[in-house]
Amino acid sequence: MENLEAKIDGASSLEELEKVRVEIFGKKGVLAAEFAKLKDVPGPEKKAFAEGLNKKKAALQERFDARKRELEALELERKMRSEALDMTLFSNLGEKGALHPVRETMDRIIDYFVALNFAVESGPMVEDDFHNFEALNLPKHHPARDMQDTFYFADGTLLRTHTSPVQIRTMMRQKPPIRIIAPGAVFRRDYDLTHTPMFHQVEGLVVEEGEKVSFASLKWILTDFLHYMFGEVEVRFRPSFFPFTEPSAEVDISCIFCGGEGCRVCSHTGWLEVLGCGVVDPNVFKAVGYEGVSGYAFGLGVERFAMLLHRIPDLRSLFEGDIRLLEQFR
Ligand code: 2U9
Repeated sequence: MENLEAKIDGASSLEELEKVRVEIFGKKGVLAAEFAKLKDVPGPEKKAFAEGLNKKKAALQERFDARKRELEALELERKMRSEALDMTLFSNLGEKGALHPVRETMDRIIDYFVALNFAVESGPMVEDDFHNFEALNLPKHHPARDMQDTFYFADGTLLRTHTSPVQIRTMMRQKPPIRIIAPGAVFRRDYDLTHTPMFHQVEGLVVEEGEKVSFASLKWILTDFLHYMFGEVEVRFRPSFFPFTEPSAEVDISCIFCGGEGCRVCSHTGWLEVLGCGVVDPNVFKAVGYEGVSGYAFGLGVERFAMLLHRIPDLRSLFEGDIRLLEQFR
């Protein structure tokens, strides 16, 4: 019966403590042996003997439980330490990834407009005739509908041919002022050196009550945007036509490859076309139930920007997933 406390305290692991438990509290343990002596104790002393033994047993049990809690805590601590990860540890294992050039270009475009307080909106890629065409001043049988070869589903819905339906949906949901960009994938039946059936656009729309915005506001923001994207370039606005804007313009920058001298990329014109824009046509506002407002809009193809910024000659290479192309953008 001596040194049982010391044995408990001396156990340095849960396994050792378990051995001690069997030795003390087990069926053939020290305590069982002591209790067995009870039958030989003379009658009058039995009660005191039993009481003493029970007290001793309770004290040992308490000591045992305390040591067990201690060892469990230590074990947990040791386990946590062995499994700990150093998140600050530098690793040069493995290859570094990179954003796809289209994503990176789109992010850069979005950053510019977000800094000028534009909200970023999105919408469905499967659209209906109203949001993709009708509301944008492209009524049925309008010749401009032939300009965009559309993927139609059997039920008459379609893959959006531009992100403009996002602006239509936003206007029908909100009142002016509207100040948004709509980045996203669009779909057209086209496939060659400069066209893929899926590509990305960023379109912008600003609408204000009254006559607050004009072609001048549009001209300022797009010129500033193109300087942000391409640095010190000349910017020129050329009259053009879009069904959803009037007046409309296409925007060119001086060729970033030859500085305007004329080269193969700019077809020896010295200019690269990068944007379309205009003052929103009154028929578009009519379609969404707006009155007494003014607005401007613009649109651009993200792949075209990525190709110019990274000098990528064939648009299709952006979508082939060839690791050798992607590795150049790390
Ligand atoms: C609403 C009203 C007007 C968006 C516009 C263009 C001009 C344009 C092309 C650039 C290259 C498409 O990716 S591309 O092929 N876009 O030239 N987009 S104005 O005008 C809108 C949009 C929505 C409600």
